[in-house]
Amino acid sequence: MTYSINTKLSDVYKNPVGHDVIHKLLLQMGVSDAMIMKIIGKLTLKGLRRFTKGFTGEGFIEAIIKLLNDAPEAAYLVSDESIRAWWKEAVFYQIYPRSFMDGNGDGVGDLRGVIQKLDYLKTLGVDAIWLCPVYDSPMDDNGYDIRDYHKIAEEFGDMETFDQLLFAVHERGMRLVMDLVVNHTSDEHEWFVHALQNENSPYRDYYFFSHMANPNNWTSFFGGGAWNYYSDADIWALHLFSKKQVDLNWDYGPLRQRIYSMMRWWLRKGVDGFRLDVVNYISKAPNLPNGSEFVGKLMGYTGIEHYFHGPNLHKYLAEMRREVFEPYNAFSVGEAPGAGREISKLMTHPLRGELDMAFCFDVLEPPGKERFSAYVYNPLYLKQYFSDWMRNYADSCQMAIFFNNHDNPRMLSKIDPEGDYRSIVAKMLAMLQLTLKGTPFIYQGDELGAINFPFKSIADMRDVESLNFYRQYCETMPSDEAFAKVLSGSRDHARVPMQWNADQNSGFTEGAPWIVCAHDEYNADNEVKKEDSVFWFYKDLIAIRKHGEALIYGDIEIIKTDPKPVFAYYRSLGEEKWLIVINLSEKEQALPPVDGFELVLCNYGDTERIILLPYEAILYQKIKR
Ligand code: ISL
Ligand code: CA
Repeated sequence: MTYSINTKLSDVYKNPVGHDVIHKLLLQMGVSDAMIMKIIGKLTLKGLRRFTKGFTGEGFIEAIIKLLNDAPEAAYLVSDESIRAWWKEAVFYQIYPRSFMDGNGDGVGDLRGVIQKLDYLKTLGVDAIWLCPVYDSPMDDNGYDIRDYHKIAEEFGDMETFDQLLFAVHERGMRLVMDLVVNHTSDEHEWFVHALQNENSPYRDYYFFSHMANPNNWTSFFGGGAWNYYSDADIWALHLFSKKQVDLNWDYGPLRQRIYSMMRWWLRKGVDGFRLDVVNYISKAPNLPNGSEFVGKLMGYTGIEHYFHGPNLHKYLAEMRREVFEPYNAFSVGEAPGAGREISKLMTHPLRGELDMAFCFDVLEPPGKERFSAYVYNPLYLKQYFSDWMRNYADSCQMAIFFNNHDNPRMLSKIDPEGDYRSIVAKMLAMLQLTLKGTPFIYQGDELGAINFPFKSIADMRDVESLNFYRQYCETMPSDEAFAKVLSGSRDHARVPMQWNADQNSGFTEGAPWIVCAHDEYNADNEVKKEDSVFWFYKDLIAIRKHGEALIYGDIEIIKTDPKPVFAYYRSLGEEKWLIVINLSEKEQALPPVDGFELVLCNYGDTERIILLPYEAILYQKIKR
């Protein structure tokens, strides 16, 4: 189908990219698409423009039409869901090495520290580790600015220690997945340095350079414009993230080959796969056209429609699979900010041969909310969100299930900011994460019930994003307000050190920690000892999940429940059947019928009752006759 100004919105919505764009825009506005599409489905794009001219402005509709025409047909492909794969069965654990464990007392977490804690992870039941970047880097963005892909950052250790880590992980029957940033490099990477030094350098084609000042209106995710000027070379370069993270030009074939051979180098070393940073951003629209001001205002970033699903994205992902993953049987999960359910399906459908899994972020904020606004997260949204993905994604693809990572405040604090139900809500999230259909990704500290850190001042924050935003907010508001806004969304909440014990600096370091450290009674020492801890709840759930196959490969059937705040579903495979009942509200709710099932695990202990307590989460198993 060819899309034009005369295409109806209902047809736009049927296109995978059209679906995700409409969904995202409405989500951002705080409304649900199901209802709206009934009303406006017949409207054409021309009509939409007429109605919304006042605020959608220049270029918006044109950009949408371009996206639609570039998009592959929807991935309504049937696939054999029962295909077994280790990464469908595995429980992943994300390590942010800087904040995990310091092995040499310099205050910064490192590889030696990770090695020391592998047995802890094994005890929990972890199968695979996602290790955030440990490559050589000037650490402008804590390692997401890679200077040398073949070297380990000194503060994390060296290649020998890395090899020991890899060996120790494998020795314990676990797997290691490397975080890898290929959308950009550090401005200190030799490719960029060479490119700047010599205008005839072949490396000029590796990046996006321009002799024009600010060749487009794109903005950076970390504040300000997306172009930086290099006076010595009298040239501008594109950076979607910090100034020190310059975007690579994936349309240049030799660059892609360099990246692939570097990836194969790591696979030959024996790593089990990659988590690919912002991988959906690698293909940019030709000639980098201006972004729509409307989208810029709505999303907070101008230009994003020209690279969140670029014209060659699927081509490059498929090429990467052929050239890198397939020959080594390697696992891949792509981080895909801005992608929704359908784009995610295009990237991960088994019959399309691109990635194994993708991280999409619509779960992190409920409709109408954004990371830097102060709000309390209503977990009822989780029912809507997961019901949709379970019905329309998990039937053909493998969903990555997570609530936290190193880029967001803690979900536990968003739902329960006062901490009234700390361990209850932590366990409720664990229940969802380990019983929904998909692969769970636990972020360090989740298993301890980690919460946000009550930062007192900007001087205690370290993240380049927080610091840039603070400076930017201060231009238009008093500094205490600016700080409050940064505090709501700061990534540093998730980056304060792991809580190992009650010692000074919580057992994280014997030196001075690189960032403030909590003294939390919810630490590993306490939690491992206490039978009803969050830790043990995770551990039990992980063990139960592994025991059979139904919680991994089984069908999911969502039960229609009244009252609405109760989320209930069956997971079943053959004779094995589970029933999960979760109260997503702080109010007591009626328990739906559970005849024929027996209680296995509950976040309030294991006594049977007829009402559901606040945030109660229960796992039942079908009684065998
Ligand atoms: O706001 C965003 C997009 O809508 C950001 O959250 C963005 O998606 C996210 O920051 C991308 O994250 C990854 O790439 C960054 C790095 O700082 C993050 O730590 C990493 O997870 C740049 O490499
Ligand atoms: Ca250290």
